[in-house]
Amino acid sequence: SVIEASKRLAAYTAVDQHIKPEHSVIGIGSGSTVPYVVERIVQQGPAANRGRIFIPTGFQSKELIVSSGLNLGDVDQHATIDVTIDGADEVDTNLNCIKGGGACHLREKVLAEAALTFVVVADYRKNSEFLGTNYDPGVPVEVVPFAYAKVLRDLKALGSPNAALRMAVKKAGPVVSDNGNFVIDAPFAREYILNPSEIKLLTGVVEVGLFCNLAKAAYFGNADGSVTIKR
Ligand code: DER
Repeated sequence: SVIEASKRLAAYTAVDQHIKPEHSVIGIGSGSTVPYVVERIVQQGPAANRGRIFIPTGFQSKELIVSSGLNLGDVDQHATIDVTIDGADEVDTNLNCIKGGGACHLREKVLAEAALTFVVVADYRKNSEFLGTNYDPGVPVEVVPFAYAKVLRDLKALGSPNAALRMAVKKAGPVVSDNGNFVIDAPFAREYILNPSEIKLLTGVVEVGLFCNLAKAAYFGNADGSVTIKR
């Protein structure tokens, strides 16, 4: 499909630009775009990847690394990572991202902050001027289950009356993250959305799916086969 082709284009371009022979510790994000990142890294060949280790951002990311035959690394051994490449749900003109559509944003943000270079790859649907323009569900907020009702109340009071617990599709009950927590999706008005600190300070909140001042570059594949790069 056009969207899959644009994901592949973004991923290939970013890998070609940012994964250099000297890079040995690489963070791999989560979602449906990062498989193309791994596909391109594998194409660099066994010699290039023999001395490298790859750090996952969750169960899906770990499975992707292992099934691709790449060396799986442990985040405990690498407080600093050369490059982390990940997807996003929306990216604004200042490279601020909404992330967490896949409920993986806690470990994603850890590896984004651990990386010397953090790069985002996405299809054209994620390329916005402001956050909240095209990604409607709102800001993903990972919460400890014990606190979810209290945090839901707090988020509504903060300006997100439609905040809601993310319910699973193929499982009865809520989505449970790789960390055993729940996720609340909290849509905010545009002018508010870039002030994550108030959300982060709510007792029971584990992590907020707003990645501000983290990405060095964002690559978007376009339907016409071109690539848009935000730096
Ligand atoms: O949860 C996340 O932040 C993931 O990176 C994800 O939302 C990216 O989505 P994708 O499937 O469009 O790559």
